[in-house]
Formats: sequence, structure tokens, C-alpha cells
Amino acid sequence: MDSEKRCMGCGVVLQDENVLQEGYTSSLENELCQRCFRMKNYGEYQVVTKSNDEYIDILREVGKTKDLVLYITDLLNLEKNIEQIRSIIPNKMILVLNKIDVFPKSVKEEKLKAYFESVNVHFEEIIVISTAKNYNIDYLLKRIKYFQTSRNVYVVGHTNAGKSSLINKLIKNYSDKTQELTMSPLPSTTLSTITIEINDYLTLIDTPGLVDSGSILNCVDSKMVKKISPKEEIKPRTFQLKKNQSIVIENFMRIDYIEGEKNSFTLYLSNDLKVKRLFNIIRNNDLKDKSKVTCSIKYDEDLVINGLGFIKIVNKGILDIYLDSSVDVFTRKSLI
Ligand SMILES: Nc1nc2c(ncn2[C@@H]2O[C@H](COP(=O)(O)OP(=O)(O)OP(=O)(O)O)[C@@H](O)[C@H]2O)c(=O)[nH]1
Ligand SMILES: [Mg+2]
Repeated sequence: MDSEKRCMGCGVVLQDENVLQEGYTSSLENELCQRCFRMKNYGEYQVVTKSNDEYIDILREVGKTKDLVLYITDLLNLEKNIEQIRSIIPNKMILVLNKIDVFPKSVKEEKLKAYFESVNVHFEEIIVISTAKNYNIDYLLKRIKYFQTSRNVYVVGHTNAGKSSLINKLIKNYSDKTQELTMSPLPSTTLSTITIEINDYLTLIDTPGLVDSGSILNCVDSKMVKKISPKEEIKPRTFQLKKNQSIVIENFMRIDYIEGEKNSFTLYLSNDLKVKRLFNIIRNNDLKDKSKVTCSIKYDEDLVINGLGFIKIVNKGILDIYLDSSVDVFTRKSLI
């Protein structure tokens, strides 16, 4: 298998025989598959759907080594179970909270770290970074050196968390290599493990991310994917809602506040998304053809919409949520 040439961007085995199959390139002389070439040069994205079984096997293999593991997670899109990856990989592990740049500056790092410390899953350390803004990357490298048990350090996490982006940053900052892994706002960009020697002491191994079948990114077009992925600091949008009022996000989500006292809803979503309020849910039927879930909110909780962001809700109440049935919504203790 390893004698076959692999794509430098996503790790897939290159082939020049079938345009419709993974890893196609017009010539085996090329370093990139056609999909990576188009993503890199034209920003043209092509979705690949992958089963998680292969990825879980990769994680199990990582778990058989004694090497240090970096678990990268996207702060805006925290997975429901951070125990899942931990339960497969018993290794020394640093939890890396990425994309702090999109959070409002008022959010304190200590508060975020404390949230994870309360989850009761063991990590050697929790480190907040922004790959995009090169924030805390030097400190992360220092701690990698401190905890590493061999040259190899694995980078794991859910798809889109920024694993490949982080490795590219480490290549750029600390090595003379020119290799660049493919990064994209779509799920399943990296398709296979890719090994990159940063220097004589550090080799990073990128892995494909675990796919959330419940992410909203799986059911909108690539234009909307770009809109949903925030590129700058989020300006939280607060709405004071009374019973029988509603919030509508673009043309994909409606939240009716059907029971409870006057309440405050603060949206942490990309600034590019259009949000409007409806003052009378009975007279307006926008998006009511979507599938409906009724959700009960306790005091000081977040409503998390997988792949989109979250809504901090202050008081308890009951909501009717209209959304594509494949998208996962859940509540958690308020993050901020
Ligand atoms: N705002 C912001 N965006 C980031 C940051 N790091 C990565 N991204 C964006 O997140 C998206 C996913 O990045 P990737 O590096 O492809 O993520 P990945 O974890 O390798 O994803 P898979 O290969 O699909 O598992 C891209 O659109 C990146 O530009 C960050 O620190 N801040
Ligand atoms: Mg990747």
C-alpha cells in the first residue's frame, strides 16, 4: 500500500484511471489529486461522503501506540461527547480548543478551560489557540515538546476542527518544508493519514476527522457552507423574546418560543447569516414545512445546532424548532 503514491494534500492513493473515483489525477507525476488541486487553486469544493468505521479503525491504531495525541476541537462547534475519542485513545493527550478568534474578545479563556475541566475527562493539558491568527502556537509547541514520548505526535478530532490548518501552521512556523495540506470549510477534506516531518525531533501525523452525520453542513450547498463558517469575530446578537415570538435564521431554521416568561436569546453564529424575529408565530407560517422538534430549556443553557453555532438562553422555557430532520440539536450547560 505504502509503495503507492499518495496525494500530498489529503493523503488519498493517486490513480489516473477513473475520473469518478477518489484520488484521480490526470498524471501520476502530479503531487495532488484533482479534488485537492481544484480546492487549492479555484476554491471549488467537492463533497466526499465517508463512513466513520474507517476513521474509528485509524483512531484505534493510534490508541495502540504510546505516542502523544493532540485532540483538536472547534470551540464554536463542540461535539456533544468529547469522551468518544478519549474512550478509543488512552494515550497522553492535549485538548486543543481551536478558533478562539471567532469568539467575542469578552469571553475569557479561563472560563472555557474551566468548562472542559468540569467535564471529567482526563487531558494532560487544555490549550486555547487560533490557527488562523497564529495565537498560542508557540506555547502549544512548547507543551508538545514537554509531553511527547517519541518523535511521532498524532493530530485527531472531528472533521472541520482545523487539524490540517494547525499542521500547516506548524510547518510554516517551524520547518523549511513547503508541503501544504488541503484545508476546506467542508467536512471530510483529509481522506487518509498523512505523515509530515517538521524537524528531527517532531513528526506530525494528520488524520481524517470523525464525521458528524447530524451537522448542518451536510445538508446545505457549498455557498451556504462558506456563509455558515465564521471568518471574523462573532458579534453576538441578542433578542428579548416573549411567548409566541420567534427567531428565523436564513431559510433553514425557525425557533418558536412557545412557553415561558420573557427571555433572552443570544446567538453565536456567523455574522453573515441573516436572522429575523417574528412577532406573532400564529400568523406567520414561514419554514413550518420543516420537521419539528420540541425542546425544553433549563435555566442558563445553550441550544447547540450542530455545525452552525449555539444560542445562549437565560431562562427556562419550551421551544418548537423547525429544521431539516437530519440536523442534530441539543442543549448543554451554558459555555460562556
Ligand atoms: N476562524 C478560524 N477558522 C479556522 C481556524 N483553523 C481552521 N479554520 C477553518 O476551519 C475549516 C476546516 O479546516 P481544516 O484544516 O480543513 O479542518 P480539518 O480538521 O483538517 O478537517 P478534515 O480534514 O475534514 O477532518 C477551514 O475552513 C479553515 O479555514 C481558526 O483558528 N480560526
Ligand atoms: Mg484535514
